[in-house]
Amino acid sequence: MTRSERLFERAVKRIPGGVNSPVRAYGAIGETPRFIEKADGCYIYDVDGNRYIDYIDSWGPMILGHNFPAVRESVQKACENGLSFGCATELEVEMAEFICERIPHVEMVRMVNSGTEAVMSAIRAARGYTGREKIVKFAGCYHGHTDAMLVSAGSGVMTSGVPDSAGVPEGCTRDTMTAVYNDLDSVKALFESAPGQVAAVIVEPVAANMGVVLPKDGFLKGLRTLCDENGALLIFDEVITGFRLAFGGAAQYFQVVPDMVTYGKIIGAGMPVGAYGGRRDIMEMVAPAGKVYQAGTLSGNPIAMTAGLTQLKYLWENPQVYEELEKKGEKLYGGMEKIAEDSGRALTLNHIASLGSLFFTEGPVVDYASAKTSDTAAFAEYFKAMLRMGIHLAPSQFEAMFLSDAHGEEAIEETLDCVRRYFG
Ligand code: HOZ
Repeated sequence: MTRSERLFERAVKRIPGGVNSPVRAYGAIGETPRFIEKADGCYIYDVDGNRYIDYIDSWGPMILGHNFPAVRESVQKACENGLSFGCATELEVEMAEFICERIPHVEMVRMVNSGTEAVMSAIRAARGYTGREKIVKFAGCYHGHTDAMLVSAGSGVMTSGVPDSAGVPEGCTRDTMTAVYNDLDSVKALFESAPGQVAAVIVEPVAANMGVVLPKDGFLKGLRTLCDENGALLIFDEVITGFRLAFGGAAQYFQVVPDMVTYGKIIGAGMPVGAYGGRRDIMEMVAPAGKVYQAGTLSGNPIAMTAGLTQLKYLWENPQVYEELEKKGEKLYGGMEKIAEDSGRALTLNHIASLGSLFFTEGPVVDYASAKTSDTAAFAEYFKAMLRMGIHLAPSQFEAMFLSDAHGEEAIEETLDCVRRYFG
């Protein structure tokens, strides 16, 4: 028995399913999760001493690689002043100014502790601002585990085959309307079915929780237009894409301006941080400036702000990171695409910049329905083989691969060799 297996035996007795977030379970794969001891750069090490090239990257935050020295050192230093005050700090002001002065569509921002919290709060602000109650989301898009968003959600909900979570009262999702990703007509139809009632459309501008699914040309711009025509707000959930596709996220990458945006992951550099922001007139609705209540003991926590700000500053001062990530993405995902084509198997590779997904289906994968045509048993076999070869992928067909700046030529070549061996 390995140490991971022994730890899992203990874990299931005291933690539901043995994990603190369902996406960490290996249930869909039929294996025991690897328990991690440490990580550095693009490598992650389990408690049995195995080294893997990591493509989970903590589900996105580690864009500069694990254990990035500047972030680690800044956190160590910040700890000397105390861990939390629950009071206003200069760091929070610096963080807010840093973001708002660089991302034009974020005029004001509120720090929270996770992407889930960011979405929950953004939706409340949108409802408070518009005085409307309905929210349009897209099937397969995951916006965290807040009640109203657990409808046709992707990510762990999709992998565990739970269509909609138990414990969510019907009343909480009554005003959630579900459209088809990449299908503007489906959004139009929802607006028509509830005239003057839609507060906001929320979308992952690049869907990355049903596997990676790219917006078709004109989809995001079309959403902007539909929202404008119907007096609704457009919320980009940039928890994954923010500071990843570009410093200004998908909004900058696709040149579409949302009214509100949610962040998580990279903004905390590995600490539990989320944020929501956007137009000043909307954000001024938030308490204590306005009447939309939202709060948090640890929001703007000094250690978390230090980590996040250090990473954001590095990204801003080193814009070549984004060019490098584009090149690395082209090399890795382009290479995988070629291997997939040569294999003659039914495979589809969706990718953009540092994000990618290999689907076990003929494709194209453009929405929730087509993502679900993927052969998850075939993915499980592939996942297990890759793990044995030292490649650490998310244990689900419906999660993204994340490249970081620390994935060098050697690691990418080694990964491609493994993919080649598997399909060759
Ligand atoms: N967005 C992440 C996975 N798709 C969340 C990670 C988690 O749920 O633990």
